[in-house]
Amino acid sequence: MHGLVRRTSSLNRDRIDGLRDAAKARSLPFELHYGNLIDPLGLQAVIGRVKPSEIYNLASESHVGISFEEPEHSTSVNAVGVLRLLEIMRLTRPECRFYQASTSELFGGLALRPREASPGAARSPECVCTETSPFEPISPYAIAKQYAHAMTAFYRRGYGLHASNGILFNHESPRRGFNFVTRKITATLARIARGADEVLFLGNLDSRRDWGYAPDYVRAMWMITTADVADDYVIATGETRSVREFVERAAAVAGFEIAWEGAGPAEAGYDRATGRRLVAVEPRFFRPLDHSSICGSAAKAKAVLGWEPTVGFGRLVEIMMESDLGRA
Ligand code: G4F
Repeated sequence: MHGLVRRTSSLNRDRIDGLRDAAKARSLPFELHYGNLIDPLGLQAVIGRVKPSEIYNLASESHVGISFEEPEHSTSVNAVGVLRLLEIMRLTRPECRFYQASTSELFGGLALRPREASPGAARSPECVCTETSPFEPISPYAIAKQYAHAMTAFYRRGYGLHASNGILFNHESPRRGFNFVTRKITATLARIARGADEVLFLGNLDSRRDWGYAPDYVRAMWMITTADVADDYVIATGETRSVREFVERAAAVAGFEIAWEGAGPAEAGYDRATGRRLVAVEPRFFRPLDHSSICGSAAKAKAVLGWEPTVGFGRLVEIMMESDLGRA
């Protein structure tokens, strides 16, 4: 097993340290190489040295919100970076299989189209996305990812490479970065439960996501890449939950019951038992454009690959919250 890591001024590899131990336990080689998707010569050198049989491109400027602030960098890494990898593969290692981390963000704009709510329904119906749903990216991140998605499909069709796109909806775990909403919620509430004098500041509480468990989705990546025929697959749970629901569930695991008061930017969540303010809305966490209700249908992955998620929303929140309570 070989991994590509960016050079950073301080080491931040705690999330992959477990891989080294797992590889050692199975007597598998494990080696890290410096590299960067914006540096084609470096990529070529690593691929030439390692001679991989499968490449999983999970390298990305993956924060959608930050891509509004660094659109060119997002494009260089998330779009052109993928072209660099594919072209090196085509020229030097065409037998290698390629997995591209494509994303549900490609469908974002579909959620902004007006949809009719059924009579009596509290909100508009969800937009269920499949491999044939139209792409409507609404962030610099998603626009770059659309290019990468199309290039991956092009190298498959045009040059016969075994190159696949996994169109993954949100996938979370205790390894999630702290500036993504799920981990921000569980890590902050855990610190508060352990006595920290903090408030959890969030953006749009009513934003909805189709949240699954990352280990299930990594299994899907492997199933996609090792399938006989390369193809594109949606990987999702098929249901959405709001940021607000995530907060309520996580708070319950930490021993709080949230009572919401106020509206819009003045809304806050209080601990019902003590009246203490635990959650507040902070306008800077809103995005210029965001979507709020798309979910995915993984019917094709189920039918062709036999993939199914094993962990539902409630258990996912428990796993993350219990892990952060342990760390705090
Ligand atoms: O956790 P998020 O930042 O994830 P987002 O934007 O859905 O993207 C993640 O999943 C995609 C699909 O797999 C990936 F392509 C992408 O790379 C990334 O892994 O935000 C989720 C929702 C958004 O609607 C955001 O506006 O939560 C809302 N939100 C509300 N308050 C917040 C916050 N998001 C963040 N990051 N921080 C907040 O305080």
